[in-house]
Amino acid sequence: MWKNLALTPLTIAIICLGGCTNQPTDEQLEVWRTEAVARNAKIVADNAKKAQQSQWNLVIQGETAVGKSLKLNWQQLQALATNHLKTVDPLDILHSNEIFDFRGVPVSVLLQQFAPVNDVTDVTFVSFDSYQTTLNIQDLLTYPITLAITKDNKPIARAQGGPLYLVFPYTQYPQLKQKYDTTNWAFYVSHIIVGTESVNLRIGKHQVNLATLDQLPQVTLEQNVGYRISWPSGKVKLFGVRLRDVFSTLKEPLPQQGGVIIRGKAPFYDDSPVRLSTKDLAECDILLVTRWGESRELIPAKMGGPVTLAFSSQCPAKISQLRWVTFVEELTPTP
Ligand SMILES: Nc1nc2c(c(=O)[nH]1)N[C@H]1C(S)=C(S)[C@@H](COP(=O)(O)O)O[C@H]1N2
Ligand SMILES: [Mo]
Repeated sequence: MWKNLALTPLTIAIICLGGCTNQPTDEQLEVWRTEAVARNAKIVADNAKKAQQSQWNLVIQGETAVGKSLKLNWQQLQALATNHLKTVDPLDILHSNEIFDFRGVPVSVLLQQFAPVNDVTDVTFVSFDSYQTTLNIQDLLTYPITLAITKDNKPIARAQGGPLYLVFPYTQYPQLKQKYDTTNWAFYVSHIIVGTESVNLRIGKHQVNLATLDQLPQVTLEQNVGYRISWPSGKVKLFGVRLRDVFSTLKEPLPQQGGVIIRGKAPFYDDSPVRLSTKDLAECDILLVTRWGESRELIPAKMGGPVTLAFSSQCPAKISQLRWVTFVEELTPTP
């Protein structure tokens, strides 16, 4: 029982009887406790909200008809999700031979409606957890590959890949299994990118495009990369600009005792952004990468582009082991 005893102001007051100096007053402790409780409650409520179907959005970006990003809310998705797809679910490992009735919106319907004219070959799906998978657009237009919102008439649980689960018509078109294996079945999809977006970073108060980044001193790295998916193994050439140069050029001061928060596209980064201190940025080369490989190609969405974060192999391990953010969207100075 003792280990469950919370340190309420009262117990602290008792522990301190006679001996404590410079201790916070009961009133101060009560204020802190109330603040901590409120903070916790907010985190719990925010997480519960995000996990709820009704709060889920699908963002469509890249070469869309409107030329910019558009967001479908749950009500709009619900209205679009009228198609049924009967297929096995290879990720439902306890029922991998069973055929399920998925209801959802075929990706082809979204493409025809929101990106009818484009000259892209790839469509990339990004998930809540920053997982990504890229499919050929012709395959998406040919087969009823579907973003499903129900499975056997029930909403898809988060643990089953919901609320929005990318499913393939394996049963009807077994040949698809050769090209798209279980790694392509994406759970909790939050973004579709048609082709690759152009560079548009929010850095403090600035919006920054590729031309601006190209005016900064260019740095080359040749090393192994720490991205989680779809980059080559072994040494790879990376070209980009130093974070510290970006901030000094934009005259966005980085607090001496603080640093910068970096967010990628996936909603996951709202809760878990990458934090770098101003000291980290001074210590070694931390880059916003815009090009890669022998021919300095722009970074396609298939690789998390147009902008990714990279740590020089000269950086101490505690820095370079941080997440190599893909689809970098926002850099915010923080105290
Ligand atoms: N959003 C999301 N979808 C995902 C993954 C993931 O990590 N996140 N893993 C993929 C991989 S590699 C496989 S094999 C299957 C099953 O992943 P699991 O074994 O982690 O459940 O889901 C695929 N879809
Ligand atoms: Mo996997």
